[in-house]
Amino acid sequence: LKHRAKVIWFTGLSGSGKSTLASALEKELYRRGILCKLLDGDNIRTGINSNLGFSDEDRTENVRRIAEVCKLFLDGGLITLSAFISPTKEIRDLSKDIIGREDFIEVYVNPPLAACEKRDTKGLYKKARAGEISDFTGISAPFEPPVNPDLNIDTSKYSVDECVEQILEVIIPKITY
Ligand code: GGZ
Repeated sequence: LKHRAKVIWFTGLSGSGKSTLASALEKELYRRGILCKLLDGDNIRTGINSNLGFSDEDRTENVRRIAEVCKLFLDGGLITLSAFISPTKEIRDLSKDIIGREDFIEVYVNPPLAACEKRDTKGLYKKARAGEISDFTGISAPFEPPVNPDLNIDTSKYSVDECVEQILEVIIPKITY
């Protein structure tokens, strides 16, 4: 089986499960002998994008650089997993244009906001509600749902393994030939 490089672009709220799913998917792809690279806040916002915050302008620049990095990996033949909120249609359109629509697989990680807020692993929602963090996505900054994602996943209804199965079903035909 040969593999075709693609970008798998996860979008969704903070705490929706993007990084968790992307990293479980990365593991499963490795297990199948498929080389891939995961980009998320842990390796991007701490590094090349450490000078950026959460204003509209900074988010756009954050996502623009991420898309350019994805494009480089794509050109190098790697399946690239990207896990960032990427909150607006404009931001996602920009990254689609940079990467190329035919190589862009959009996965909308879409549990109810209440589920993300209930998890609140980092206590950020609590702070946002208390007004201690401004421009917080879903609370005081917009999230525009993708119109036609390749896949819509409600992580509040399925286990991580089940979600990975759903993603594989959609991507395997697109990444193999
Ligand atoms: C949203 C914020 C904010 C604000 C800090 N709004 O749950 P997390 O912690 O790990 O994921 C969130 C992450 C979002 O960064 P992204 O690079 O994915 O965002 S974007 O695509 O919009 O540029 C959250 C944390 O950073 N965080 N402040 N105000 N999320």
